[in-house]
Amino acid sequence: MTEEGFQPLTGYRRFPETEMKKRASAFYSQMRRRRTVREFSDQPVDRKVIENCLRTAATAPSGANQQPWRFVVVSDTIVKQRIRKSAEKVEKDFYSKDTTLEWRDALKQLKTGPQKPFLETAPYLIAIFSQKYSYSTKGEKKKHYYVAESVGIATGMLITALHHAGLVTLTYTPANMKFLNNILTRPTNEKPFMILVVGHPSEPAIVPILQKKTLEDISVFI
Ligand code: IYR
Repeated sequence: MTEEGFQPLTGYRRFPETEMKKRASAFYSQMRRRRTVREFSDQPVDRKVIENCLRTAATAPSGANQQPWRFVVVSDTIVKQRIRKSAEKVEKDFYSKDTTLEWRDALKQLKTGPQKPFLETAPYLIAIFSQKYSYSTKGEKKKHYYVAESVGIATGMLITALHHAGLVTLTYTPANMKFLNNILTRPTNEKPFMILVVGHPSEPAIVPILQKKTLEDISVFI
């Protein structure tokens, strides 16, 4: 007898050890090709691809399965223009006065600046919002748990899905993102988490030479 509200685990697939090793290594080979890109082409991308990648993101685990995320997919030219304008306004302050020397130093290698043309060029801007709370159908306020962790995991899975589909992304976090609620008319329980810029890279596109930490640097086996 299965307990009420439960069902047998049917989606799980166990692989023989050799196959498991092959899969883990092959997936790493695919994922290590991923680069954050800041130079986008204006080539369109079929909406169905984005939809399926969002479905993948929505399979993410979340605190109490509350799924405290909202993805606003922007392809409208005018809306993209408005987002660029607002973002460049906050970035201008960030780069001219708000940044600490330490932060400036950390960013040096990326050679970023206040101009954000990709916000208009890329076919999609996915504005990701986190919901600290929601309202039940009765209108009662319901607190959400582990919101940052949950939305972070879903965003990581979205980035992975988009990369797997052959698209590039930029995890873009303007210094202040409040303008996204106004432009995208989102309610106050939704807080901007980041803008994921999605599309094809421009040709050619350049990326900074960066090193990833080694396994030894990032892990400890006890
Ligand atoms: N939001 C600014 C600054 C910036 C901050 C971090 I941390 C980065 O990894 C990259 C940029 C910008 O996007 O230019």
